[in-house]
Amino acid sequence: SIPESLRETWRKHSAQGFVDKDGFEREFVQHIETTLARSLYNCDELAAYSGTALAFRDKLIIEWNKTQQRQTFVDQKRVYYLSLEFLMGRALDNAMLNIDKKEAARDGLGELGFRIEDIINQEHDAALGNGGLGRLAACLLDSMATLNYPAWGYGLRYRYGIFKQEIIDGYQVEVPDYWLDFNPWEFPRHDVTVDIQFYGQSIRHQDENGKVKYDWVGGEIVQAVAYDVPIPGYGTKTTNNLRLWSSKASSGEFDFQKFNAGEYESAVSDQQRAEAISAVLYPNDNLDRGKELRLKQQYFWCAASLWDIVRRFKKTKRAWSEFPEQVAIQLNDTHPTLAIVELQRILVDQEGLEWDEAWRIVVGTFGYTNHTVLPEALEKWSVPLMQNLLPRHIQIIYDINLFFLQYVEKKFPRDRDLLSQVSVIEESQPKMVRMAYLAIIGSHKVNGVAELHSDLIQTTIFKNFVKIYGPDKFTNVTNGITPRRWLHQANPRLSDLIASKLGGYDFLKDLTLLSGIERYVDDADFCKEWSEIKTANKVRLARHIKETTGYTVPPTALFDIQVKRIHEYKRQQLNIFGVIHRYLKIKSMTPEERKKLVPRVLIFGGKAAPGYWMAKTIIHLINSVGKVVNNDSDIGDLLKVIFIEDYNVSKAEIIIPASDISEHISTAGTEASGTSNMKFVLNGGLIIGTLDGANIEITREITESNVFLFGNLAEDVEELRQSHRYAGFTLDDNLAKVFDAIQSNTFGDAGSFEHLIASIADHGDYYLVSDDFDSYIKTQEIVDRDFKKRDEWIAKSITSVARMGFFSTDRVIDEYAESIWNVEPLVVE
Ligand code: GPU
Repeated sequence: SIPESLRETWRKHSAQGFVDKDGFEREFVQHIETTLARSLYNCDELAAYSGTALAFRDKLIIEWNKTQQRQTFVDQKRVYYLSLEFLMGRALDNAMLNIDKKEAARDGLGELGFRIEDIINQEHDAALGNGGLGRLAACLLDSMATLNYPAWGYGLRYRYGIFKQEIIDGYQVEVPDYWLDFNPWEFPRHDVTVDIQFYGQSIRHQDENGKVKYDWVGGEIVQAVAYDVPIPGYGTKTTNNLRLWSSKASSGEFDFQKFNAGEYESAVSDQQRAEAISAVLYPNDNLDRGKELRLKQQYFWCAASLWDIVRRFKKTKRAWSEFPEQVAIQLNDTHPTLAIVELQRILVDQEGLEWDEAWRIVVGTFGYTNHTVLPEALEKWSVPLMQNLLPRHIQIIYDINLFFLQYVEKKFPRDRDLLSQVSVIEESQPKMVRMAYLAIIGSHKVNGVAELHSDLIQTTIFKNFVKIYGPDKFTNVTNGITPRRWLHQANPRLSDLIASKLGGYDFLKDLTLLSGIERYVDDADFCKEWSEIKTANKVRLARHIKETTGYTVPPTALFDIQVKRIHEYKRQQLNIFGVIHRYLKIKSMTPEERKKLVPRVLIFGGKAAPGYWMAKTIIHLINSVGKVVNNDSDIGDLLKVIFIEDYNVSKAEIIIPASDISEHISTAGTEASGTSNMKFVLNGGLIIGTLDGANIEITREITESNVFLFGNLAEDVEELRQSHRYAGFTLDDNLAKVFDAIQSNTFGDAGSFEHLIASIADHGDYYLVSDDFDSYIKTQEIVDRDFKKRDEWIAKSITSVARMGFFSTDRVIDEYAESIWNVEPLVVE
């Protein structure tokens, strides 16, 4: 660093960033003219976005620097959140809010010839995630910064995020999402690089003192390069860091020797092989596919992150025993479980610690969050695959397992069944490493993400581990959402109305303050404004639907929305069968009967994993039904069915505030938590749902009279499945009629939907669509009835919002900090 005597010059010129409208304009024009080499003659909206983003980026990075210096100086315990997915969405509006300079930018852009909303809309989403798990990681980062926790995220810098979805002739088509053309929010750190090893062999030898050591030799080297993304907190100077790793050929690998020897092509192909590691996000949600490249991604990212974390710790010259007092690492599902093995390897093989001491440090450091009980999503890696790719790690995994099984044997002598049930190694053909078991053994706390889910993991998939370790190792932290993005940014008018009654925006930092609006449920003016805001949000969505699908939908109709990944367990098929039932019913009605109906617009959105045929069939059915219903002049505006393509974070910000009702209708016991349920209620939409995930806790908070619940309970699901198998299976009458309509080609060629119907009618109806159908359509009738009582509906909406305080990720982060991480906030002056 620079000697003290010269620092005055530095301080005199230290960057400040703009402070007001004039300053913003100056920075904007400067960036347009120099950084972007443009001028007032060729500054289109995209360039204006770039100029605006660069001006805000300067502000962010100044605060980022201060935060990092402060955190290094104080050196208290830090949190590291390891996630393969960060579904960040757009950053500019959030930066404007958190820097508290949106008005300066609005006025400045106005004077320069632009509308701020148009500029914000130019930004490409950062879509490095699939769905709820990745978006949760983004909300948690927002809250960690807002609450001033010294916390870093670690992830992968995919060149291609989740694919862009197009709907062509009713089918999903995937288009690559190359999003890095212009990304002002990342800072490449070409000085922060580390070589990561793959393949090769583990060689056993003895050192000069006769101690057995292992050397990992040979194989390939790939270089990890850090890219940093600043994460600003709201109403604080704290700006944390998200570090994303990018892969490239290590300088040794893209070899000038090869190059000079004329092997240009093979030199280039090495380069491409290395770059493939961080090239693309795997597009599966709640599914494990066991591909080698995915395992490479996982190790590459864990090893780079651990190197970085350990390096930072070693600079402080503390004793290794202090590591867990300085470092908390949270594993977002099992994807980063190799970090446990890697830390043990670093401590034992590289730092020379004894196994037991190293293992105490490892377990004290890690916490593991489970996000699913679905068997197809529980990660397993084949032993031969790991043996080949990570020869030393597989040895360490076997040793971890050996010591664990010895511990179990001591506690439960001669219980062979128990040993084989809890072994990290599944004795299958080939043998498999059970990653969740490894994550549990290597962590001091394991949590689920909603009460029902945390109970379920303790009584089903992990029950043996509760028996072995006792219940204290397991806990619940119910998910939440950030109110900054999901209330204030997505629904500014609602946020402003609430602020006008609560005397300011403190509720964005303490969401429980929302309870203060409940006393306005009888205030006619307030209710009227509330209702007008909902209508305005519906008009905005109707405009988007018109622009993107060509369909006109009436904003006075009931907007009924289901947006989330397409999955059989989430049961979009139940919804669309319900829509068909409604369509058939309307068709059979007299004009008099039709007059009493509440017009409905069904809005669907969500991506199917490219290899998930049943999910793709569901998308096709929704679009086929839409085509028939929307063009049926006999139906008119009574029913519309819309599929919004390419559902993502920025679309969610338009869609969610426009709902009258939204659907959270998973088979009970399958949706770990769900988080869009929280977003919809916070925006004044009511929900129809099963007693699953966080629906249960939302109901407890806002009370049962404000939720439309239906369907079988989680505790009865297994028995129902059994009864399908052995007692025979009769289809619900109304569902049978829906199937008849499909099978008589009402919605195009019935052959397309044959397997979807067969999975229910002939193959056991695993997701209980038929069992829940009657309860579902009856509850939808209650929704129709209640929607007509406009005043009561608005009162329900207001009351629900007022009671949503619990579901902020601020509360979630405080719970993790207190019960898992043991970290304190650190305020940056
Ligand atoms: N979740 Br596992 C995903 O979005 N993707 C996954 O691969 C796995 C879980 C979701 C859960 O399905 C959802 O219920 C939960 O709210 C979310 O994680 C965050 O915990």
